[in-house]
Amino acid sequence: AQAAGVPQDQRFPNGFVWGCATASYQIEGAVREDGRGPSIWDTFSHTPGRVANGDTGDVACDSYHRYAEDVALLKGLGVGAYRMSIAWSRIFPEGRGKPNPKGVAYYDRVVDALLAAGITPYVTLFHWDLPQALPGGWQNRDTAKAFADYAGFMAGKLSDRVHQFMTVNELRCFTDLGHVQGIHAPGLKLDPAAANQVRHHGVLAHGLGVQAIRAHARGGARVGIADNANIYVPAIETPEHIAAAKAAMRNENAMFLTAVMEGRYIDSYLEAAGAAAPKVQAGDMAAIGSPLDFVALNIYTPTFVKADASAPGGYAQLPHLASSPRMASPWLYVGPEAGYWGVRTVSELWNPKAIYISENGCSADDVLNAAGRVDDSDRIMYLRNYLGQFRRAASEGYPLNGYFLWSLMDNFEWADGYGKRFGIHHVDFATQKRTPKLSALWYRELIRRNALV
Ligand code: PNW
Repeated sequence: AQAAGVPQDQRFPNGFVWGCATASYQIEGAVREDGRGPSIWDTFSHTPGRVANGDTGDVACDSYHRYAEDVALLKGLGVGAYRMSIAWSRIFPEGRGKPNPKGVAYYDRVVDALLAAGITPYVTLFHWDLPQALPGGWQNRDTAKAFADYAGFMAGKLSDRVHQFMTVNELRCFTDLGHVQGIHAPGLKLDPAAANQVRHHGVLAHGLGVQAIRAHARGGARVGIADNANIYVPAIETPEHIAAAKAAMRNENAMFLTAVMEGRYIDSYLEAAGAAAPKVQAGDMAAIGSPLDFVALNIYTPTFVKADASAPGGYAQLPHLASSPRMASPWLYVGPEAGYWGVRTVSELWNPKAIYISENGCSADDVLNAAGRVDDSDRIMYLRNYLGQFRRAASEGYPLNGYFLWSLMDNFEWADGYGKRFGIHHVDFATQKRTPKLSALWYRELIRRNALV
């Protein structure tokens, strides 16, 4: 229901889904409990020098034991949905083979607690914690098949209660940060051919996963992907720069979202890759292009572009400047327009049935005040501005159906460890005490009104 007296130009559509997001390795801890197998992030975080401060996900937010408290936090916000991920190596400690009933039972408990609280689970099957036991990891084509088997198995287990599945989280991050830049697990710096093969196995895993989920879900699951396609913002909102942003969106995401939405690698990508192009087998591209029920986007940093007739593709990407505003992570430039243009360009290029924002949020240099509270006015500013742009997209008729704030609470921020805080609940990692930040109260009010605050 729409709160009375809210101006039309601040409202979100009726039925808009409000949620929060987390991921298994970032919150669960309990890495050696109940038969969980090691993941590449256990190995990576325990390798000296890889994660800031030597932090690991061994305990994280201890959500393996405290999930009921987390569900209570969600309930306190009034969200209707929660995006969570499943740790593949809790289900298949070896990545494949014999399932671990205790791992399945944990997610049964979480899902049941969410449903009892009136919160709809949106489940991501792979948010980077790849089972260490899979030989060659994403360099091995068999990993895509193993993922599909696991995804189908989980769909069979959960689809009586879970109706929304996302295959993988952020193709570009788990392939490139882990295998090209080497700053995420498994910490490799592969040559272009090997990197393209890893990317191919990533999109193939998604595609085979979609097919497996559909084959095993009872009672009609909706299936999508949570991707962080690079988002291009026209520097000036005129037809030529808008066309440039669309061209950049399609070309620069060619090996990821474009392949998923079009079921092929576009010519400009194959030409640029040359001899380093991925080796593709018969049937791969059809699987990769499996029709989706929705596309979910993780939207943070913008890239501004302008039209440039002399450049390949007719566009030029504009570099971030020393004075470009950022939040507390060095890569996290502030560009709320990415919210609008991400939704619009994806809609115009590929016409998906529905779009969700599977992540948006920011790190901030949170300070506990004397009363033990965090008054994170900068995070509120960030969220208000991005949400204004998402609202604009929805109000213009683009099929934006929901928004998941990253993150419900401070957690293990990958290579930055616990030093970067993205939560709207503060977590004291010594005591595991969760405290709502001011941004949590703000988000609760926004949800209550279904309108910008
Ligand atoms: C996403 N970058 O990660 C992930 O999906 C989350 O697990 C993560 O906690 C969140 O965003 C905040 O970082 C990203 O370097 C990590 O551009 C790094 C980048 C982008 C997204």
